Amino acid sequence: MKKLLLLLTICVVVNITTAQNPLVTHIYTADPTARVFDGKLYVYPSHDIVPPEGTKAPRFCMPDYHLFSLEGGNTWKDYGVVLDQNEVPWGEKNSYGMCAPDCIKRGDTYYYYYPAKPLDGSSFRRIGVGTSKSQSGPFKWEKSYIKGVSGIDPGLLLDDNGKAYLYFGGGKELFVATLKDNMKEIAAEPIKVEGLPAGYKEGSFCFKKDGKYYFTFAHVFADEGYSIGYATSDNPLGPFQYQGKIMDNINNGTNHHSVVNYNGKWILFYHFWQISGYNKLRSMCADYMEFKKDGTIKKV
Ligand code: FUB
Repeated sequence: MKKLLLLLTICVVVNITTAQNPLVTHIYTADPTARVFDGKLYVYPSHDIVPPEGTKAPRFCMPDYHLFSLEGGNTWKDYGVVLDQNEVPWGEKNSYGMCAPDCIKRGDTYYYYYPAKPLDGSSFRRIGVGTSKSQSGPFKWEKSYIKGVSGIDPGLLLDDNGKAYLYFGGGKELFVATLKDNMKEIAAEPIKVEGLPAGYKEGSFCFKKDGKYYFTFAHVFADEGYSIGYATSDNPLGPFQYQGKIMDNINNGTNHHSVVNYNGKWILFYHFWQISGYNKLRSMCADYMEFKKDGTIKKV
């Protein structure tokens, strides 16, 4: 009897802690950037699809962006498509390369940043921006990409003093640029994010806690594969000091993530492929994340 009770307890605990993941099941969602606007939790992910027949899709097949909000604590509302690849004013049509986006609010305006393949062939990916008075759009898309910025995975940080920073890139190095007040141009040439370990990196996401800047990133170890690492600094432009991993490799293909404080709790958003069984058709997930007393992060 005791054994049966123990087994039942374990089953209940497992159910509770996994009930929310993946967050949505009606479409595949990856690279979730979570943001809290006016107390409400929103997620801006990319969207994986099965390549349409006859399509020469890149590694991942990503045609557009949806966005989601948490309703009533347990339901995710899908607002539909906020941007389709063929609406990118400067983008190559049907390129299926809409990698990880981000959205931040400054003043009364929401700025949505996204990478896409440029029509002018000037780079693998450029980063564009759109503005709206609502977190769910419709967004007015800028006619050209942000000049001087080339790469994937825009991650934005709005500092307490009103200065905004754009982190981006995928490769051996990641970059950061201060934005002008208009949020659509860089104020100075991007610089390398210094202090990061060697190896392939992408998925820049920087947040501030207790006056410290936490720069988090997807990091590939030669012997392990994708993990999530982080580094800290007293300056948003670095140099940073590498602190270790937030998440070990969990065999999720890539490990694009974001970190948000919602209702006083820290949450790590990431993706896995538990529905499809295939790491190019991913589903966004979330788990609570905790800090130790010394400000370092406990592994999730
Ligand atoms: O989703 C496409 C790419 O895979 C993202 O841009 C990377 O961060 C990785 O998750």
